[in-house]
Amino acid sequence: MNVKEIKKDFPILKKKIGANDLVYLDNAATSQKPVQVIEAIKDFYENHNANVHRGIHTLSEEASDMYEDARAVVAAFLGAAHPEEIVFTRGATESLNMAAFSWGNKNLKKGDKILLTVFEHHSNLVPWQIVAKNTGAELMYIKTGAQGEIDMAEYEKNLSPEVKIVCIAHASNVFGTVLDIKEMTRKAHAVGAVVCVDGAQSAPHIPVNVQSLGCDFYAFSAHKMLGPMGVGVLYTKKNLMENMIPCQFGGGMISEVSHKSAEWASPPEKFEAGTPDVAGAIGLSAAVKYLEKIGMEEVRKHEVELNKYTIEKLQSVEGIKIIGPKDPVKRTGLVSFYSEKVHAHDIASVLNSSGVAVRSGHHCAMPLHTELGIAATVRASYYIYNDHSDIDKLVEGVKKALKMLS
Ligand code: 7TS
Repeated sequence: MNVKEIKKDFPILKKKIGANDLVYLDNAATSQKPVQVIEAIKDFYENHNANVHRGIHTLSEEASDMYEDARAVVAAFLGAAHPEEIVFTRGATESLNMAAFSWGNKNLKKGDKILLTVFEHHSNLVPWQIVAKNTGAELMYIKTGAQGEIDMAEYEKNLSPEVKIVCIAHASNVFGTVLDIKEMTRKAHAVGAVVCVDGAQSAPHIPVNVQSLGCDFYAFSAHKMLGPMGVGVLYTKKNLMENMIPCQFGGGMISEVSHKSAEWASPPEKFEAGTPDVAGAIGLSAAVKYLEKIGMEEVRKHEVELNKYTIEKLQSVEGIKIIGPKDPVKRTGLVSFYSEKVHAHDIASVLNSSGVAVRSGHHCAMPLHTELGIAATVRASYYIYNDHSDIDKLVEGVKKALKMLS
């Protein structure tokens, strides 16, 4: 992978932070956008803008074709069996809310169990808490080992016929842990549970094939994978879609409406009420094409190498503790760490003064940080435009922060 060439596609990476070059290591929060994506969005608004699925004029047909083409591109990227299994949403959060409310409210009842890991992002936790309250179902948590790993025996202990859905991140946004979704899905299906995968931290970084994984739902955001903000995807296996109630109602999602009632359109329209973010879907499609040109295997290999380098370097910094798997292959492209003497926000602030952007805090996984007894961690997260020199600057900045503040 030619990082130098790739970097040229990202205008923002030329930015200076004070006197320093920007070193962007906050990709788990959002990625930067290449000109190819920016241009695709611009092209839509300059040359094709119209509402979709409602006009018979040329522009509306062009916009509709481009929107449906984006759906097909995403379906192929995920290895979905049918484009109709792809619902465009506002992002992973809305996708997970949709799975929870459209499937959960219809299919869960008192006595049922919802099984999650302790490291779920609030977006794959809070919607299920609400659905549990609505339906009387109970939440249960799979604990992790010391390095943020899921022990299959521990997982199996939690599976029973009462478990109706397993809600798990493909990759943790704090530990980085990559779960064996295929095996976990196989075991969940064996007790009759469906599996909802939060792919926010995996779709951008790891080759994904939903048919091979076997999962029933898979959610992600475009903005973490070179695409625009405000658009995301919920993949749902076709056979589940009929047995789900929409959670938003209005134009675009109906087949018949009378004064008293309405009939729903077929999926995916059933779940896409109102005018969608057409330019967003087109931007996502451009992002997918950009990633496919590099190859997701290459993206993954690159990030494993960056993980390896970061772990080696940070391990040699006295006072820094890394959380999550020590094996770089077992994590997605991110490394979280902390110091017992210097607060994570202070480390991040010193890093920022050298132009290095990282995230610090609880990363929207408060229950996990409470369980670990760590208030906050610093997280460096990578993408295709990062290289070893970025990590050298990170490590230099961390050393500087510890020297100044401990
Ligand atoms: N799930 C996971 C695992 C995430 O990491 C995030 C965002 C979401 C869901 C929600 O995605 P959204 O696009 O709908 O907001 N995670 C982070 C993060 O780690 N730092 O900022 C956002």
